[in-house]
Amino acid sequence: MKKKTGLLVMAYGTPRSLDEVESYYTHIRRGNKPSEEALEDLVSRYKAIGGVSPLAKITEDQAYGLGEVMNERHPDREFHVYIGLKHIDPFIEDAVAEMKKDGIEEAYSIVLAPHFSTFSVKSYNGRAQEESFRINGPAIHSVESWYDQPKFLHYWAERVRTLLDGLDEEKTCVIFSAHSLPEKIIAKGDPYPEQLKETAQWIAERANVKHYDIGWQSEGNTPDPWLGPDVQDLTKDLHHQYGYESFVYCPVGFVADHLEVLFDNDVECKDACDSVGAAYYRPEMPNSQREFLEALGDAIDSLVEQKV
Ligand code: FEC
Repeated sequence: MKKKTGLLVMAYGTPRSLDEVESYYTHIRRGNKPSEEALEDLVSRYKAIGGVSPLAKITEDQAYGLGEVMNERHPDREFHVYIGLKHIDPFIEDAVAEMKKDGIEEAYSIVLAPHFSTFSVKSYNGRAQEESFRINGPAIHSVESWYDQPKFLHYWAERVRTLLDGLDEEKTCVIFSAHSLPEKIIAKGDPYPEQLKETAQWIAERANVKHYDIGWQSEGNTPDPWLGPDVQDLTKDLHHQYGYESFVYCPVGFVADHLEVLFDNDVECKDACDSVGAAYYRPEMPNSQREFLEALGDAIDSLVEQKV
């Protein structure tokens, strides 16, 4: 008999309509309602990318696609997919409760973000474990980070190389980025910045990139300092310092087309490029492409295999 196994896929979540933006934003702000001005600013960014973010659908495609990969690889198991979101329903806790209701005793979990940080992956995994403990739910084996998965690196390297083949590489800079976080995480020994550095180096090596740099994007609106340099400032500085005429943006801290990419890269970084007369390029995001799902499958299998 096949072993019934939970596959908990956790992701950030996005409002399904403009009506849900306020409650979503309030949840991100840990229960504090945003000001009218901040809310309007966020709504205007969603409007600029077409009204809603494609993230909800992409997260589903990624989760169910990963379920297929796992079921193909493990004929002895029957993986059941559960989606648990950080800032909107179904929340992570809802997914854990659902697994318990379905009689799942063992589950594997993965966060759809490659780099480990106390602010991101640790909080997702912590919420899943705490809820399971609270309701005496399934044992959950959690992937901590998967930024070093060879198929993930290969995915980006191939796309970067394809773009570079059509450009003058001497005059082009590749900018790798992830979501900025408050600088105080560094003092606490968070591996997040180091993991982004390694990702950039490994992709650059595989794609034989001549010029690259690392930046941070999508910084929050709070008084404390955030990790920098910001990708837009970096673009202008690199142009002025080295005269680059083209920039290739690789937001490798994200895995889908969503607001932080479709607006912060495709609108704001493009504006920064326009302002210095440089050309803007961005490879397609992994979304639910097979090679990417295989990379996630490999990350989970490293836990499944340890247990055999
Ligand atoms: O709807 C969409 O398409 C976009 C979804 C979205 C993703 C995402 C990923 C990350 N965030 C991370 C950290 C922070 C911190 C703050 C913060 C704020 C926002 C706001 C929106 C938002 N984030 Fe997000 N993030 C997405 C959306 N994020 C909207 C609120 C408005 C704004 O600041 O733009 C600041 C919170 C605070 O105020 O204290 C910190 C990290 C990731 C990548 C890892 C992950 O996916 O979990 C880290 C997608």
